Amino acid sequence: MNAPEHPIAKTSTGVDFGADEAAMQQYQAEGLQRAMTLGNRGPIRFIGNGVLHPDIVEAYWRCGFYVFEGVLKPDELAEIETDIDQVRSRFPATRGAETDAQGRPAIGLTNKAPNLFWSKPLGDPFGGTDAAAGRHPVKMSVPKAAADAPEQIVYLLLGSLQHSEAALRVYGHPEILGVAAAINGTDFVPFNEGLFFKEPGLGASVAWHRDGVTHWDAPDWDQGTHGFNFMAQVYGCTPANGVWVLPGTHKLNKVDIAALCAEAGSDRLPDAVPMVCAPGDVVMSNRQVVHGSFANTSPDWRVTINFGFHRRRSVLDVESGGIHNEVAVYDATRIARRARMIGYGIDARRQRYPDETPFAYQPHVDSGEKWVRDDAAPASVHDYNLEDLSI
Ligand SMILES: O=C(O)CCC(=O)C(=O)O
Repeated sequence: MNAPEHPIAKTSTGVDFGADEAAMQQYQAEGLQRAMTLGNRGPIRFIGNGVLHPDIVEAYWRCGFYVFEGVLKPDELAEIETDIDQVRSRFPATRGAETDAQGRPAIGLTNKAPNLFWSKPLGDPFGGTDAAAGRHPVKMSVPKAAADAPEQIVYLLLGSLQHSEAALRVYGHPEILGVAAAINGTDFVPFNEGLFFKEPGLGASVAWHRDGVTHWDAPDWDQGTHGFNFMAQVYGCTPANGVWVLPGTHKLNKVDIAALCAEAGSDRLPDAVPMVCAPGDVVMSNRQVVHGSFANTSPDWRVTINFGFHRRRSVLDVESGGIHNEVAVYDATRIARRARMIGYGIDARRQRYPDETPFAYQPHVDSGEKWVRDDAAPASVHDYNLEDLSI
């Protein structure tokens, strides 16, 4: 296993954790060491017939996350970077503005579905609040931002597949979808998609939390009930700007995050480890694992292309959690409609990478549905995330 070189970033952004800076540096160094002993990283490997290598399956279920190395190659990464820059250039010039910095209509302006999420620079918009079903019980450390920092920054864009063709092509990646089928079954279904922006010296924290809000009392609840997110790293990620995980907590039905922080005396949970990635690595992260990320005082960018998948049985005829959209019962028709994004992703990828063997999504093979990413497709997916499958 080759651990990538990721030196702990020195703070050259002019901002840091103040009195806690030394403790944070030490925490990051120790977390990095722990992360590299887990044995949960390497390339995607199948052993034939869509069966994921058993070592990967074992490590994923043991730790609650797995780092797939080198999935996105340099030519694709270059296209993604250009595309992401385009997306960012279309953010409203300031929060609430209808135009971007160049005077064009801002991204998200015509969307009804959740799209842009804003925060104070280095802030923690959810920690210690009742928002999102109160699943982020503890406020993270909020370093003091630079005097010239903007009032508000965008840290998340939801419904991202309608805004980024490059993200849509990643969504249709045959090996990534092969992993989804291996873990969640060949009839796996979408959850939601987003782009996380962790800008150097500005990026907000995401307070410690677990993602699922339904099923915790279900008799058949298990370590995979709430599915997982893929987190594709455009620029890589370090202990300073990456997501941290408390390995193994996806197996626990109850975890008291507030008590863990109280015991630690801070938001630096002693047994947590950072996801550490090179550009092009893709993490598979169980949604039940305790995870979060710190404010990014480091000089390094993180952009995560985030997209999740569920087992079909976790959502079929289930009443949703109501976090990402209206509470609803997810019937087969709705699931099929939402899964058209998988079809569009596969077709967008087929058109751009004709030499690759496209992924065959079993429900579309069975139903005979064909989703073609043609000129009419973008309009038909406007606000598609009103139908995210959120549990
Ligand atoms: O990217 C991050 O900082 C947080 C991601 C996260 O919490 C999630 O995907 O559930």
